[in-house]
Amino acid sequence: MSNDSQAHSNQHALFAVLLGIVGLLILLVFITIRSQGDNASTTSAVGNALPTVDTVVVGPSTTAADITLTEGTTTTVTVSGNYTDTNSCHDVADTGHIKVQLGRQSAFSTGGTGPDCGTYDDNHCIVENVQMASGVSSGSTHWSCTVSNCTTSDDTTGSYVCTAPLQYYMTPTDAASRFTADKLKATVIMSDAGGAGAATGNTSQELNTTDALSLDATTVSSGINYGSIALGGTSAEKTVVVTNSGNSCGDNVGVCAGIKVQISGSDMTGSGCTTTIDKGQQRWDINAGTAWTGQTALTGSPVNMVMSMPKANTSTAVTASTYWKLKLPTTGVGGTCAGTVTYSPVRL
Ligand SMILES: [Ca+2]
Ligand SMILES: [Ca+2]
Ligand SMILES: [Ca+2]
Repeated sequence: MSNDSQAHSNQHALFAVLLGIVGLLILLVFITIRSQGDNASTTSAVGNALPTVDTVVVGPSTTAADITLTEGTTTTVTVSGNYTDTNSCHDVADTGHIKVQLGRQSAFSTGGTGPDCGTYDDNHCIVENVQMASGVSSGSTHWSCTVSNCTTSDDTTGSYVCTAPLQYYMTPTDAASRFTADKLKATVIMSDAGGAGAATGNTSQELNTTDALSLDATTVSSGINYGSIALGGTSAEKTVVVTNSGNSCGDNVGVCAGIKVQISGSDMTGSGCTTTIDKGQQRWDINAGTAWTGQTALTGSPVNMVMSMPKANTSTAVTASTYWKLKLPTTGVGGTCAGTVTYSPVRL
């Protein structure tokens, strides 16, 4: 073989190797492109859609209605409705959050039009971002939530029901309140692993005013028991503690007015009472230790005990005391005599 033909043969071999490498490169590029195409397609399929809250209903139950509080204790409020997550309703029900906020409208952000009422305050902002786990709230403090109608993994719609206890002193929004122009506002925001969706609100309901007072437990169970007194004698002082157990909050020059308390009563009499004791023999004062002669005589028509008793703003009750004494006439009375004393809350 000549040197020339040896060179040609080497060139052919090199060319074949190069072709092979080029072919391999093309193949690799081709595979790479195919691979990128597959990845792009997969990413698109699992793109997250944030949950949307379709409806918000406020009431004592899942039926829309104004809220009337129970004096001296808590009352359950329900915020409920439907939601959609186009990936799956389980995005919220199983691992997401339901943020519920409820309070008087003007306490909300952006002059009452925004979604947030701020930090928790049982006067006007019942707020919590509730963690959900398998359709039930997990570890929540204020709101308890459940999700229903969220079935198969590809179900996109669910129903939620959230409840919270409202304190008896929560600020009202009805016509008797200084927040007449407000409504009871609720907003619901749901979030999944991708973040929070938009807020949906409701301002259809009112929080009503409850004018109420309560007396201490001993007085409720036993009355004002003066005990046994000699003719012409004066009883020991008996204390009655009055609590504002409502949420009355009328407008008193731009502040929340409460109630005033009035006292009235009847003569003491009864089947075992030989002579009626005039009601005026019972006297009261708001200061302990006042002499009977300096106290206010009980009358049949109401007399103001305290002119203003604000509603509570915290779990500490707002109270006032009355101190009672009974002086018996010097003659004519025997047996057991009983009457009635009435404490009335009057809206300011
Ligand atoms: Ca989602
Ligand atoms: Ca469903
Ligand atoms: Ca109103």
